[in-house]
Amino acid sequence: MAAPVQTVTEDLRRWIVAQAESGCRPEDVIAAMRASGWAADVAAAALEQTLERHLAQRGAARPAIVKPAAPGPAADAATTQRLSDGCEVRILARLQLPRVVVFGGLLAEAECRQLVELARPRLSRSETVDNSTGGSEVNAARTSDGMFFTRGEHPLIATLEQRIAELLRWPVDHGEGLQILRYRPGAEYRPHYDYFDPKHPGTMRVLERGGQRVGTLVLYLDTPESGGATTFPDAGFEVAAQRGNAVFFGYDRPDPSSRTLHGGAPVVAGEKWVATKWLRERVFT
Ligand code: PD2
Ligand code: ZN
Repeated sequence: MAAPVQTVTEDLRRWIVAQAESGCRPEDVIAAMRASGWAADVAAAALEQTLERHLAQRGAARPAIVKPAAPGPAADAATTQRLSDGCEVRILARLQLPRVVVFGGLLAEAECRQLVELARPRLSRSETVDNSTGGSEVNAARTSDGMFFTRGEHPLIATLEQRIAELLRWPVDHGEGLQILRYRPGAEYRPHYDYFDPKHPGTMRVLERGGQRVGTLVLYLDTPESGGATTFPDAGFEVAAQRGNAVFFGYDRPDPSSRTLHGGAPVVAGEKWVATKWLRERVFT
């Protein structure tokens, strides 16, 4: 007599995926299916098909990032881009030298507020990397308060990191943890370069964790009443700090010829909050 046909139901597929995701070995999944009456060949085929389908669906939901030579949107990127998490980002302005792109609508208002509230209790007077030692110190050129999130430390942080990676076509693991800064009236960040100066002795140690910085994204989390623009003095260009918007600039060499000298102009009234994402050449550890 022919063996009855065994149908692989959606419930069974869900169970197979759950077993695999909890670390169960394939042979143990098949053994469990055989113990509940499944023929060995049907169990093996169901396992293979289910996991292949699951991996393909997961891959489709999160587009693989093909890393270009430098971070940033493609030169021919559409003015409005819908990212895979549904965020609709607009390109508001572009410069060629320095390589700058201004984005509108990269963060929703609720996301900005939540980031500020997550950061607020952890703020302290900002430090900058001391190029001669590789350590950090309080710096008069930067009068904001700040803190760092570690990569992926909160679901919102993970969502934003994924969004930034897709927009700038640069893998999440090449990014430093998000830095949050608060500027009160009078606070500023005097013009500087974000790359590590190759001439300074401390730079070698800093580069061990992922190589040079190759790009910066400053995201505006709150709009000051007056002042606080991000300035590019060599280009005579400035970007108004507007909640939800962001400015990206890329530097393919750690040299002033990148024209990426930039600063945060003093806040005149109200508070300015930003998140900064620095991108490295390689995996940042
Ligand atoms: O807050 C800014 O506008 C700003 C300006 C310059 C931030 C940074 N640099 C930075 O975080 O590197
Ligand atoms: Zn900077």
